[in-house]
Amino acid sequence: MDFNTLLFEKNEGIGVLTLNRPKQLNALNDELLQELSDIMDVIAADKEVKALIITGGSKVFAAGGDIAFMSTADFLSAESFITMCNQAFDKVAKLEIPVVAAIAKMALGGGCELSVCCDIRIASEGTIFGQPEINLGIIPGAGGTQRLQRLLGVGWGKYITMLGEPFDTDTAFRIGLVNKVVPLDDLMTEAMRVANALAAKSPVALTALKKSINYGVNVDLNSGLLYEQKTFASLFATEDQKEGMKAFLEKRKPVFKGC
Ligand code: CO8
Repeated sequence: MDFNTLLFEKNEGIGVLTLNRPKQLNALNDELLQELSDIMDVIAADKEVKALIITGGSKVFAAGGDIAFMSTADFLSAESFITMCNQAFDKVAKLEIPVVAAIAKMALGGGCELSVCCDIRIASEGTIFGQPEINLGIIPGAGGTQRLQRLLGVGWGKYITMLGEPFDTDTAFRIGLVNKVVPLDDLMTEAMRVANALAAKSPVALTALKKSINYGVNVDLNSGLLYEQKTFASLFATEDQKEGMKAFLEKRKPVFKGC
């Protein structure tokens, strides 16, 4: 499958997806969003890929939705654009394998929202984050009033989206938007280290863990706890649970098969 706005490669079980519109600072237009949606289907069906890294390369993660494209939109085309965006972003958020965002230099607007769809965010030093939509007379439309608020809480979520000011990696780390900050030269090495560590876990348990957390943040506590209990018990029907516990008792590393 050929893409104009994305690059995809696989390396020993780790997929690396790179946003590739460098002249527009990886601004997200309809073509990129359609390709993102398509590649997510391919990755979801590829059992060789155990973890995914999403990056924009070393110069920018993404400067947000394509303002040139959106500037001429009317109600119907804006609705179609944002629906397409959310279909693609939802596929990232719901991918069964773990997804790591490797963020360099800038993650603004839809770029920041895309990173929030990922499970883990690693940023290079000096990266600028922000949800500047309010300065364009719009609001975030790809999770900035929803996923971002669930991740950070509405205190910081409102501060970031209502002021629309850019903020640095120190703030991003302090408020829990990013998990780790590393020098730019180490960004992909660290993202690869984390992806490999995740890929070595039991895939069946990791998927169950991700689904339980994603379900729990959207429902009341009792429903979330019940889901967790059922999921916990269901893992005792897997070979990986037996192998994990047997390996512990035999004082060796487990060999997980994902079943
Ligand atoms: N859309 C389209 N083109 C862009 C965007 C963008 N968001 N950001 C940068 N570009 C283009 C510039 O127009 C410029 O093009 P050209 O060379 O043809 O003039 C090129 O990229 C380089 O940009 P700059 O010259 O401005 O580079 P600087 O380093 O001086 O500045 C900034 C970088 C600070 C990132 C600046 O470009 C900027 O402020 N960009 C806009 C950031 C922004 O407001 N983002 C939010 C957009 S709205 C949004 O994301 C919500 C969308 C809805 C949901 C998501 C859908 C996917």
